[in-house]
Amino acid sequence: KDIILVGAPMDAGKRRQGCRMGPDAYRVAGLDQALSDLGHTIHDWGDVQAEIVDIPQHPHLFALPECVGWTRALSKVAQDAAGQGIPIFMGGDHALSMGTVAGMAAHAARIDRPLFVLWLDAHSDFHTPDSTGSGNLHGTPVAYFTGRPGFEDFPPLPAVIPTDRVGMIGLRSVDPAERAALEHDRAMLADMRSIDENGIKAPLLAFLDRVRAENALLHVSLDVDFLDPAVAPAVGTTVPGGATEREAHLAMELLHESGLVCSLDLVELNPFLDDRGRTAKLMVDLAASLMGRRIFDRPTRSF
Ligand code: DIR
Ligand code: MN
Ligand code: MN
Ligand code: MN
Repeated sequence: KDIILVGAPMDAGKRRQGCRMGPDAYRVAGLDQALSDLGHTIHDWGDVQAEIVDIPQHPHLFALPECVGWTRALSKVAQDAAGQGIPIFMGGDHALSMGTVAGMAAHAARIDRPLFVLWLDAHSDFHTPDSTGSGNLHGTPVAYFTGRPGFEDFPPLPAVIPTDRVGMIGLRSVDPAERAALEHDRAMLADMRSIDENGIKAPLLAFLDRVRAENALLHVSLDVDFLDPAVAPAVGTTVPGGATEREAHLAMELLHESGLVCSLDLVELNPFLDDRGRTAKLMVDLAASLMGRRIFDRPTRSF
């Protein structure tokens, strides 16, 4: 397959800085080599720059004009890249998904397929600009691309993603306003309790069945804080009790086997907080599992 690496050194989605170093951390950790070892052809398009947007700063929202500029730029790049291969967006903070999902939604609409989104994150990122307590827009991308109100400064969505095409796995930090909104919605929600009780395979396969049944494309958005901080410390918003390394690899291998994934975000890596590159390396290994790395083929007779 052709894989297009797109650097999105966005740091505007929250106050704590460092995610702008993410794209280079993935390059240093060998993302390109890991994927080409699997037989893919890799095209590194370098780093995207935000557009300059002439609107005033907002009293409560952090870096609103910059976030709008990133959304515009990334939506365009995503549409271009999606026509030529499988884009992997190397973040950058999670606000970048406003642009990448908007662009992938436009691509899907152009080829007349629905787009589903799998959100692997400790957080639901379902705040609107009106409900966010922190003012950090990295907590809002799902609300934006599902068409919730309050995003008038952002580009109009080429295609809204209905919430019943969104699946969230790994949830363990959901603010009250997000929880209230999600209760009225039809997103598939698998919190950590669900993973504790049923494993990660059950909710993921149930979601993938729905994607397949609709002949849809699937965008995967992987936030570093989906993972337990013990294995992935390089993120500004660690939440204890996250997915283990093995749960995450199993999810990636099942996603690969589904054949449904059209694009991937790797977000919230803050290399400034890493421990000798281990989080960057783990994210590279997870991306490799998603793109086909496996120990043995299945089914096997090895046990
Ligand atoms: C948090 C978002 N709920 C907020 N935190 C995130 O600031 O509104 N961290 N997304 O990764
Ligand atoms: Mn997130
Ligand atoms: Mn998160
Ligand atoms: Mn919050």
